[in-house]
Amino acid sequence: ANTRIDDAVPAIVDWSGADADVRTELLRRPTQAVAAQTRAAVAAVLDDVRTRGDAALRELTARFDRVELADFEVGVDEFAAAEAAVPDDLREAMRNAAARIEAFHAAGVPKSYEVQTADGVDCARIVRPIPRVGLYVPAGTAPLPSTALMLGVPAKLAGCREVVLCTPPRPDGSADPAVLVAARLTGVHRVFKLGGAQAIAAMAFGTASVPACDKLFGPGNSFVTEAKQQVAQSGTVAIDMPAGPSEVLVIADADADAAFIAADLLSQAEHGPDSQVLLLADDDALLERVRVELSTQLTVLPRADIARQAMARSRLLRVDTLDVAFDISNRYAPEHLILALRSPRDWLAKVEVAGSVFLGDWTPEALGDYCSGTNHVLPTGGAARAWSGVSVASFQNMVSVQSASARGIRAIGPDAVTMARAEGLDAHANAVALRIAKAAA
Ligand code: HSO
Ligand code: ZN
Repeated sequence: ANTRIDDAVPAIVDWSGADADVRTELLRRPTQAVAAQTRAAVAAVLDDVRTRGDAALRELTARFDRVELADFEVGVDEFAAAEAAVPDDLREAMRNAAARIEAFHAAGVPKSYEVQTADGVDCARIVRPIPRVGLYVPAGTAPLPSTALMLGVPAKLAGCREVVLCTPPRPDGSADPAVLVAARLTGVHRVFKLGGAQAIAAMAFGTASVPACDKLFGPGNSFVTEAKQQVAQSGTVAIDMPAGPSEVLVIADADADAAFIAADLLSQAEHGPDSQVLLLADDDALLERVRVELSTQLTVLPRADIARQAMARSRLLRVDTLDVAFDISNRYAPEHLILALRSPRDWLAKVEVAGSVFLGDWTPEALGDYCSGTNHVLPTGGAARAWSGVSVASFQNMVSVQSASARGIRAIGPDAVTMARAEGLDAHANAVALRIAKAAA
């Protein structure tokens, strides 16, 4: 019998038959233009928090989160209640995940190094934690305790002096208990029940209760993302990366498992109506099987409504060869790239840009989302072209140090004098020449 295909499941498009304009359209992300209205609303919130501090936070929280909070900070009692409320299996899973995330990230901690660049001249790069960092953990339609682990673990490994976390309050004024347990697991120092642009403003500017942070991290809705963008432009605080709706691109061959692929596509689609999922395959039968699987699996998904909206703007592309699929992927620069191929590791060399890569049939994106050990805070919207996912380095500053002896300035000083004169900067030349003269004496 013919399975009826869900209307939200896109048709298969043949890439080789598409002209340049159609190809551009096929790879276009769902519109990410921030409405002027959003931009203005965010600017107003930032301004309000900057000028009125906690009083503004209280009003904005009442307005947007519908709860009156006397104190935003999560205290001992609420942490204890959260520990009691979180089921043992979840606590255990989060503890295991945190250990693997820590093992992976610890291996990649940037190291200090020193090089003698000339006789008597030593240059070093030393690594210092960014003193105060602010983590944002969204709640929205699905609270994401996994994000608290993904941000908290590298912050701890970097040794940041103060790690602050903001997460939106629930209508009863409490924070999501699993987020609190995850935050505690990673050693986050202070947690505040603040959401949206007002949370970003609080961490960027500081208020009487929330400390000002040097760098802000984490995903969020369009208001949070816009707020991060605006505070970064104001120049006082850095942000991890330009974040946007989540994406996955799957490259599959004829022998891939259609049910696995459909499940992977839907796991990204259920994040939000603006999520984008793409499947590139060199086999028609596989593509058809995936369409059937998508329809079947959609019928039982609790978040099918969200997934359907995302699926409707997604792509199923038939390519002539897998090489073409990799060209497309490198052009798209996906946040997540799944290689549902027979010898996936052999194809890895073809990957030029991607946030995180998943090799073979047994590596769903969901493993990386939660517990393989890699980070799930990744560049979206094509930013993977020049940005990387969150790592310990994201929480560190690199400071360079140089030291010359009298012998050293005699060795390299003349180069500086020559270059300073050429640039017409005589004070520079003098600072070096004075020392050369004295060192020679
Ligand atoms: N796929 C999301 C991360 C996530 N998934 C959190 C589940 N929980 C963006 O990379
Ligand atoms: Zn996910």
